[in-house]
Amino acid sequence: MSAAATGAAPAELPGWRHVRSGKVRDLYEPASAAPGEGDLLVVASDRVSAFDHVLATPVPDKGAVLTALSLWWFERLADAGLGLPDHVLSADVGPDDASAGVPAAVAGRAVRCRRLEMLPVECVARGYLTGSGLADYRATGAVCGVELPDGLEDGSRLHRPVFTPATKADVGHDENVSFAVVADLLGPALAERAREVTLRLYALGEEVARERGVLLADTKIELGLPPGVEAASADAPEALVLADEVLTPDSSRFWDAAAWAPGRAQPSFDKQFVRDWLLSDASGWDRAADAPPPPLPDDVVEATRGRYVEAYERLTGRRWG
Ligand code: Q0Z
Repeated sequence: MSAAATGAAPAELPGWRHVRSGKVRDLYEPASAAPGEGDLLVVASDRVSAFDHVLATPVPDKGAVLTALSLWWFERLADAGLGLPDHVLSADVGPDDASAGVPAAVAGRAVRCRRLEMLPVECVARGYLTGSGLADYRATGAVCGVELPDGLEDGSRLHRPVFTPATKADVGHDENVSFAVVADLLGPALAERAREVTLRLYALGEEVARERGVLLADTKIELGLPPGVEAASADAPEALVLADEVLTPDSSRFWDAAAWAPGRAQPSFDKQFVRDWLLSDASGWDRAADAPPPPLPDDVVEATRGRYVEAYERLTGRRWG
């Protein structure tokens, strides 16, 4: 069985050196380059996470569907006049020598990217209140220092979207921070530009999704600078580049507009079958003991695959496969 199929270690790719893995994605650099040099290969696996665990059972086609969706958004965003270039070099399959394209073993799930100096901030925009934003609001009445009106509930639409940056944590969850903290880290001009592009990208994604009956509750983007451009320099704001994946169900919360009802947790567009099954008696999962979640039954896997495909088809207006 392949690594992707076991959810275990990432694949060995000829011509590429593994750099790091997240819960669901794997990052590589050319084996021919010195460590820390050369282009990058972002590979989306079929792994799924739920309740902070990577599940033992992959969802077939998930990596390919999310890669296709991200590439579709990159094109939409390039046409939208945000003035925000992206890191994509190619998603085309090339010879297995890292000289061009993507290795055949990960065709459809990998994007070759230019290497950037990533900002030490997760750029998040929220148009609806849930998750850590809701927790902060309940504790303080504000999210990332932005005061919100009284009376909001889980799933409430915000009167206007807010920039809710977070600093990256090596272990555990990212920490929500105020704009002032971002300005200290990046300098005020770059921080302003990061906020502006994040909110404009959210607005575009939210509008496209809403037209398709999908709510975009929030989204997280990763921004970087070309090597050599200092964050503090005057040209840094114009040099910002959109990296990583964009507006996928792994970087965003999508909700079915038809099911939206503030005052309770909203069903996840993609993962609700997984969550419901894991929390059901049928799974036998002892979540409280932090046991590893049990393997998913075939019907839950197939239903979840269908939700990723449906998200792709609704958002893009294209048929999958
Ligand atoms: C993205 C990540 C992944 C684990 C580094 N163009 C870029 N330049 C520099 N760094 C990155 C990128 Cl995309 C970069 N990540 C996040 C991706 C697996 C973590 F595939 N880390």
